[in-house]
Amino acid sequence: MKEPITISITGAAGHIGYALLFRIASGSVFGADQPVNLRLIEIEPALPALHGVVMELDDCAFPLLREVVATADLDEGFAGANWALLVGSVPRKAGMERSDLLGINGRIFTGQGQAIAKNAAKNIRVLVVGNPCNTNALIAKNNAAGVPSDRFFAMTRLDENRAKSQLAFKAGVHASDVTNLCIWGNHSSTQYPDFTNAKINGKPATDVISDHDWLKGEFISTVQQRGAAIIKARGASSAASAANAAIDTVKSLIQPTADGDWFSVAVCSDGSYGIEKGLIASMPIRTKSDGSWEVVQGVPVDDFSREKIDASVAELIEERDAVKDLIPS
Ligand code: NAX
Repeated sequence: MKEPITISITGAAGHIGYALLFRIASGSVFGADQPVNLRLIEIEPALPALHGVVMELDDCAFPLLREVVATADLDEGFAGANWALLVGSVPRKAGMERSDLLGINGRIFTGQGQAIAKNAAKNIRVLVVGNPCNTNALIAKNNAAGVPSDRFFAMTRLDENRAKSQLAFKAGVHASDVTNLCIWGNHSSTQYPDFTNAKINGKPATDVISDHDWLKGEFISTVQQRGAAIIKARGASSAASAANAAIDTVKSLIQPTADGDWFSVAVCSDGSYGIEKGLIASMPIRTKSDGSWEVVQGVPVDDFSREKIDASVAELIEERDAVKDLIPS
């Protein structure tokens, strides 16, 4: 049996946490032969609820689950972490703007970045789910002195999965027939789900779907507004689908990507595709057989795509400038 790995999860008593923990503990993320330790981090008032979740984990008697720690102490919570899934933050409620979230949540990620740098394992990888996730990841990265910037990710996989489903519905195929779908930019309503390079059963989506007005209009806006539509319908933000996307992201980052394909996750830009260096922006990524990742180069960006990508990157720059006090120079 392998040595256990340690996964730290913030916001573990929240809705996404509840949909995430049991799948990690069951082995469906890191593998059926990989024991896991869970370090569950919450704010003090949520600790009683978190203890209830821990009781439920106990009651599952998961064969792969080793130690479970529930804490509000960041040093204890990130001790020895190989993965940190930063889910905890205040979710967007109906009518709340992302700018409101920036101020409320940004501060959480300075302390978490510092605690990760101080306590986590050398091979730590950090996936930020809590919104505004790109800018929260930027804050965490810039406060985690000594942790390489290629270890920080922000989640745009839910957007990718949503976009794949929308294209599949339109084309009358299964979502798994859709590949090469990249979400560019920010996880927000400016994100650009790139249909121009998407493929359906290996053919360009633009050949399979002849209604290009739909692709340029309703498709993009449906994906961009899906989170808000779910809040309107459920009265709460996406939870199970978000947890599922976090799992998809981790799996994509630990398993080699299929030849010719890519997946979406926001990473620290190296300047590829004209995206300002240092921003945490979503782009096409593939995982190599040695476990490292790279930005897929040479993906065509036409004028339509360029304009959309630039608009989302401009928003990321605005967000970064709004939190510059939280980013040490
Ligand atoms: P919940 O309100 O159900 O849970 C959030 C949990 O975080 C709560 O239990 C709260 O006590 C905890 N928390 C708050 N501050 C904390 C801190 N400083 N340290 C540790 N824990 C803390 O929200 P939930 O539905 O689980 O959503 C969590 C986050 O995911 C929200 O920011 C939400 O906006 C974001 N989402 C991100 C998505 C993405 O694609 N990147 C999609 C889904 C979701 O909207």
